[in-house]
Amino acid sequence: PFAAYEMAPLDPIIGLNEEFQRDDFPQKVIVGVGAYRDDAGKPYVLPCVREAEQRLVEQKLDMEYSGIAGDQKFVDLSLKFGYGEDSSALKEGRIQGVQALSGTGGLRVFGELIRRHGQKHIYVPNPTWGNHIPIFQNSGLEVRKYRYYDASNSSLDFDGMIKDIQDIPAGSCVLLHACAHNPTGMDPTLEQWKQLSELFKKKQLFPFFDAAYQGFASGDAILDAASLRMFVDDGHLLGTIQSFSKNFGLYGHRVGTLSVVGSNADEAARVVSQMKMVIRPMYSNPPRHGARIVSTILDDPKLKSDFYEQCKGMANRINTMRTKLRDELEAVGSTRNWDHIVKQIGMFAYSGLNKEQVMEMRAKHHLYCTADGRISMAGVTTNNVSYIANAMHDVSK
Ligand code: PLP
Ligand code: TYF
Repeated sequence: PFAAYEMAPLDPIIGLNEEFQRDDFPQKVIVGVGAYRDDAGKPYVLPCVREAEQRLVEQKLDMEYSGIAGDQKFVDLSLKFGYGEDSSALKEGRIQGVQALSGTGGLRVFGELIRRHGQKHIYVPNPTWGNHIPIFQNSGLEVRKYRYYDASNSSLDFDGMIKDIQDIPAGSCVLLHACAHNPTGMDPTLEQWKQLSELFKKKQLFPFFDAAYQGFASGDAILDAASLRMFVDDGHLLGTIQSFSKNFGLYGHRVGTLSVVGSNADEAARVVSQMKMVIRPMYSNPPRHGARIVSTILDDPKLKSDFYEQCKGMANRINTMRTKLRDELEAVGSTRNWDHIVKQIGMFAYSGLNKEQVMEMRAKHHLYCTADGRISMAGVTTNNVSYIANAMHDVSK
């Protein structure tokens, strides 16, 4: 039955790891997948996560199936983390959700859900996280793009964004990155978010927030939720996917929450019941362990404050590396302006290097970043920063 199967291409982001493995150059460097590394280039498990795990082991919990919607305590704590402890919409029961298979799984369920309930397309920023497009296409939606980034001066194209959003048909679902836009690292300012909120109201658009980096933008997880909280305060009915991969460093545990803000508690409950209809035949129920880790942390004042501090530590290390990388580029004699590396926020530097330059870096310097010139700043360390700067300068002078 398999004779006609062709070998599929490597994934444009995750496939880099395979190519990197095959490269035996001793100084090879990978700054591809967005996964945090410590300054020694090693994966980092947050100490608060280790401590929560220890407590969980001691409790000798059972390993029964979760419900279709997952761990309710985790979902409640996650919604408070995203929407705010004092959110009135949350207190009114208008915000409800399910545990999701991290960001990716939640996006897929959401795509399926809105398609079943009448949406034909979804609007995403151009550019956006590469996987958004196949996720929504596989949900049966047509993916359309709105302008987001001005490559000519490495900044947000806010005017273009407003113009394109103005033309979106009423009722359409529009994806917004809550903070630390992937791949560009450029977010609207709070004033611009306010303008967007007003425009979404006027045009009767349906906002959907992808919150994959809460805590990674400013280093303060509360500040990073400002866009989402503003939209909720402004009375929007919306959807949100929260991922705990990056901020809690729980990548492989697949922890997330998919939620909606409805006009009342009954409406939100009806939407959640429909999410469960999507989930049951898709994967039945989500894994337990990672959700227990997050809820142990968010339910304990000491672990929670440790989390805020450790998350800030990751964001700070990245910011230090942004400055170092820009300074090293200047030190090796680059005459190009690299200020955007310092200005951008979150995990990535959208370097402005084109595909040819990226391929040249790969061939000549064994330096691996994605074809769009996106560099995962989380993989830049004190030891490799000058090597990276040299390679970037060499292909761009
Ligand atoms: N959304 C965005 C914008 C992302 O950058 C990512 C991961 O890089 C995700 C969602 C999904 O990640 P995960 O499935 O690990 O939560
Ligand atoms: O680096 C990125 O943009 C992501 C990272 O299951 C990622 O693609 C890797 C694996 C995964 C989800 C996200």
